[in-house]
Amino acid sequence: MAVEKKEKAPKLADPIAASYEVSTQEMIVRSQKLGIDTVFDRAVAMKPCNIGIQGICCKNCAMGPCRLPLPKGGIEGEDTRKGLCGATANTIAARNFARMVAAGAAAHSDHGRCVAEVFMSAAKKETDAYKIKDTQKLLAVAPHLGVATTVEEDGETKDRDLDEIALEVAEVALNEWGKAEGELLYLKRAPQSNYDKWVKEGVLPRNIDREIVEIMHRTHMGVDQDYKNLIKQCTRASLADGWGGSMLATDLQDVLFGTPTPLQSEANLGIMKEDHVNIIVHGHEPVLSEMIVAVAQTQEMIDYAKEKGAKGIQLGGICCTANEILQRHGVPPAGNFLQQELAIITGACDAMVVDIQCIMQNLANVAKCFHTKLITTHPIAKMEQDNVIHIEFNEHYALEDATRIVKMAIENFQNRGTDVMIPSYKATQIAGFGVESIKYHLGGTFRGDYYTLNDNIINGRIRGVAGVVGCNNARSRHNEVHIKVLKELIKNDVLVLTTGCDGITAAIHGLLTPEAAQVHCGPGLAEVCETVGIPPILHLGSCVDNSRILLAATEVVKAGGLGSDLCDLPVAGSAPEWMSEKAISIGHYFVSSGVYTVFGGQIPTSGAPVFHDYISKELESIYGGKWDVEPDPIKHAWLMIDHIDRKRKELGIDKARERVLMDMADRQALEG
Ligand code: SF4
Ligand code: MSK
Repeated sequence: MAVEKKEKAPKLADPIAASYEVSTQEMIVRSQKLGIDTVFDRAVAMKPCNIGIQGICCKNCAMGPCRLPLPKGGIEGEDTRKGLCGATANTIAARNFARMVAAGAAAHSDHGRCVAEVFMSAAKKETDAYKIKDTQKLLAVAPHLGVATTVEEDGETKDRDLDEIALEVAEVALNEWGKAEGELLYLKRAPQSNYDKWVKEGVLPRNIDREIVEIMHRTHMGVDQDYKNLIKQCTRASLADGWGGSMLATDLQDVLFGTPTPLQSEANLGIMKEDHVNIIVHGHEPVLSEMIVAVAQTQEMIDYAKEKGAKGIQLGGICCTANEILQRHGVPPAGNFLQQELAIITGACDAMVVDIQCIMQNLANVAKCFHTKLITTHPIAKMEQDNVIHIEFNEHYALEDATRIVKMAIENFQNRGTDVMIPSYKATQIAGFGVESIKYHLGGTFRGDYYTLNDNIINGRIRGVAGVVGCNNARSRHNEVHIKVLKELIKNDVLVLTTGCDGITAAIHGLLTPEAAQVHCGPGLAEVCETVGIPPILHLGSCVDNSRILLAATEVVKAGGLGSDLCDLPVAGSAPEWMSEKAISIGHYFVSSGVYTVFGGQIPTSGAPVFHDYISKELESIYGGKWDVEPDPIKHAWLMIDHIDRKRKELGIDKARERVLMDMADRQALEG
């Protein structure tokens, strides 16, 4: 008699264990009731590969994959592990690490290239959709690219024509990706001491593309077999990202779409509205989403939405496209990386428009269960599922493309089912900070500079500055590490600069308001935030906008009193829940720029202890920065605070801090 095989019920995530955030928990419950799997369930069902996590699996040729697990009890004596070709654990881990840097730098930089190409079209006036919006920023950026903003005529200095400047900026900028000679022009924006170190080490990136290509060459079977030499190339490629592709993306986006200034908005799934057409944009490149924002706000489209039975159009974002349109238009993010499927599971997402990076392919499977139109827009990022619509972005027809998409969403409103559930949670946030606005807020109109920030660091009200950035990772509880690290830092008077999904997370948990300072900060930071009316965590934008953090730190060096190199500053970096290869590139350019940088979870180096020690100890003696890893959020924050305190001591300002704290206590005693 045939025995019927019982289907095993799939393992499902425990919503409370999976996320620290209530609307996410609610939506996980809903997805499970509807029988739709999400990343949270898949993370429970599929365990990660232990050898891959340690970075010691090589599949760079067809004699492999060669796996070099650490012997039980660790390595005693000589490490004799090797692949078929003889590659050591250090070589394999370093090659894998380098390929992550290459992929991350490529992603940021190719984004930058696309923006530069649109910028060129705008400069040539080939498109009506894009125009130079921020001429001040154009004039500020031009000299860094060697483009003159004035001309000498008849013995007089005259302003150059703006169109001419824009065209030359576009040409020089685009050339940075592939020029045959020289070095990246923006490297000179770094403090002289950092630049000199890069010269001494021979790691100045020559052009952006070349450094990425060279990583792929060096990590091919049988090429570079010295982990120190491989890391050198990682430094070149990552600097080409942070001080190249990413910085150009930020600058050119600011010139085209406007430099962000602080504005109020909201965040979380609760920004979606049941009686509105909900359009969610997701990914990284703002070139099309800028047009969608413009089109969705036209009276014509609002009237059309009303005609179709909706009260209006609600735009929202996920990931860094969200951050881009948040910082320039106040469009609220509907969620961070791990919430992307959940936005569709509300049943109220009429269109999700995706561009590049961090887009889960399972969105297509989730969209199939609802009426949601899932629209890919980028020629390099399509999906195989047949329910996905591809409307390819073209800068020459950008407004037409955006109109088509917005209309499609509006027409889809009437196809919604009745089973809609939008969580009620959302929080207010102030976002849109940047190098320029920090200058203004902490320096004042007449003293628009970083002196005041430096003064507050020197007198100890602000203990130090942290750059906390990056993704969520389904291998750790959604948002928990971010929030605990952030709260511990601000509780101890560390001002935080944030970007990417960390920024969205901080907003969702209510940390991006000036009022949050009184609740969560130590007395010194609370006093500064209250005086100038800023949140204790300043949202600086998207992943490419980590370049804003580099430049803000450079301004601190320039303002004086805190050393001459980025590594002298009481500053630390963090990516508490990282998952993307881009995070490794960011981490490495932070480190190579002198910043002590702590990652949460794990980094794929633990299987090669000598290589791991090299990047987490020895690199400090070369660049002043180094890697560290700590999954526990409180220990993670304290590694950063201890580093900040060490730097304060080296600068001789540790005493100032003690005095300020006594002053505060005295004042509180007096007030009491
Ligand atoms: Fe194995 Fe060497 Fe081939 Fe890597 S390159 S898969 S270590 S033989
Ligand atoms: S989107 S790279 S999950 S931060 Fe920039 Fe978020 Fe990380 Fe993508």
